[in-house]
Amino acid sequence: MSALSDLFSEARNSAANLSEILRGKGLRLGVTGLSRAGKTVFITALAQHLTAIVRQGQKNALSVFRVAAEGRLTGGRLEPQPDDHVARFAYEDHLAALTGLDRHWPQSTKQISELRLCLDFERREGFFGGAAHFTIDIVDYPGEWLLDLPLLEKSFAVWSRETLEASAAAARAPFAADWRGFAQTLDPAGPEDEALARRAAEMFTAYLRAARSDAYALSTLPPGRFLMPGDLEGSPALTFAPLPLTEGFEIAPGSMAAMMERRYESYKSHVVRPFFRDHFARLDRQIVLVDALAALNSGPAALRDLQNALNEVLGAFRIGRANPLVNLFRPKIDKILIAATKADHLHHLSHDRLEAILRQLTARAIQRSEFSGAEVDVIALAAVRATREVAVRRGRETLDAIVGAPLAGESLDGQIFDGETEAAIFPGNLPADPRAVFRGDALATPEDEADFRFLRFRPPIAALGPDGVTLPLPHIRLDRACQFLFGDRLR
Ligand SMILES: Nc1nc2c(ncn2[C@@H]2O[C@H](COP(=O)(O)OP(=O)(O)OP(=O)(O)O)[C@@H](O)[C@H]2O)c(=O)[nH]1
Ligand SMILES: [Mg+2]
Repeated sequence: MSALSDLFSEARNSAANLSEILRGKGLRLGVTGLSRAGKTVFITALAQHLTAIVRQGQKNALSVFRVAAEGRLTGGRLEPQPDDHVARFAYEDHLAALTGLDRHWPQSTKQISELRLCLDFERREGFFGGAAHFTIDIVDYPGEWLLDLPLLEKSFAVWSRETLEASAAAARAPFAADWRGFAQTLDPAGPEDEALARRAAEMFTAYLRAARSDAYALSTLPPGRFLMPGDLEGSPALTFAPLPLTEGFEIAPGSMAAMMERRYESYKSHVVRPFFRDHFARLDRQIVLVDALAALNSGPAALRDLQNALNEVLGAFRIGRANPLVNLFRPKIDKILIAATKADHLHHLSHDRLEAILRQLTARAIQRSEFSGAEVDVIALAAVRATREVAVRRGRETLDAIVGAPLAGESLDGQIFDGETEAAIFPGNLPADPRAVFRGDALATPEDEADFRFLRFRPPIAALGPDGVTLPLPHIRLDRACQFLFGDRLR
């Protein structure tokens, strides 16, 4: 049995899992996304809407989410998370960040946390009519950790080879040069040496960090704990790095290679496996958040990198149609929503093209999922909409623009924004043929050649309701996401 299917059987055999399925009154929603994809903002916005909708009678705010639009949602609240050893998602802090006086986006996530949302609703008339409730369990985690999932099926030798090979590609070679040079001086057959191992791990981490920086936005950089150590900060569990192993290299006991392999395997079994077994192996539904715009901004190399990363990660999930009988023992993901986040950076006329690019990015995962019977949809989404749309006249022409307050420090055409001033921006057109954006080897598209250019905006100013309490923040298609992900369970 492969390492992955092993893991799934372990998860499904746990008693807790079985009782949850038998209860049938809730679901575990996987919010999947690489770092900075928009997971924390999405979970915060979702919780805000679902807990506020009843109190504030905001039926229209989620008009496509039927249970809400039909007025059958009678309550929404947070409940204690199911696992006491995992921190509760800091919903109040994240919401305060977004809606406080200085409106800012939440910090990058450093640790795992969990949230349970409980909805009260009226079933439509029928045999099971009447009051009912439904729980949605969600886990938030640093996106970097997701990239560890494919490691479970890779030996140290394979991982070493792939990582060294990838670091030689044009987009990565400049950041990787120091570490690669050092790695070549290491003798895998030589005696184990702690000082050398530490040095290799440090230089390897420095490479990963540089490649991750905003300007290049590269995606495939495991092991995830190297960039976001969580409670492993400074731990010897992270003192390993790939070695130049020739094809068929025999790892001898006591050698440098044996030591690195041991630590790699221990990272997999003590860090990666428990994380996925406890939080990912038993998801019912999944939303995959993808920041396609950041990769588009950085050019074709970053896009292909993102494509590879998504393909590897999504390939590791257990997906397929739920058969009620079989499903009792083999929970599978039966619905997947793939969403391009931050769609508020574009005019809505470009959303179709963004969706087409996203389909292209995730084509293999979509095909695999549909083949195994899961329902897949692709949307352009903004969990929090930071811009509005305006038509700007230029002579006889009318241009479609978006207006918002760019984050302090963002610049466009020589103007540097202060975070307060609003600006009308023409994000430009995405190409009609989604394949066009993947062509070429340029790392970052030079600014004057780019057809599209995105700025980051501050969160919007929250409106106040009649009772003086802030209203849920504006969004784009959050309601469609709700309807697709759990609308069918709230009938
Ligand atoms: N305009 C806009 N920006 C967004 C939206 N969602 C996320 N962002 C931006 O994307 C950044 C990352 O969002 P997060 O929700 O923190 O991303 P994450 O997936 O939790 O990232 P990690 O915690 O690093 O894994 C934010 O700081 C915002 O700048 C959105 O709906 N609209
Ligand atoms: Mg986060």
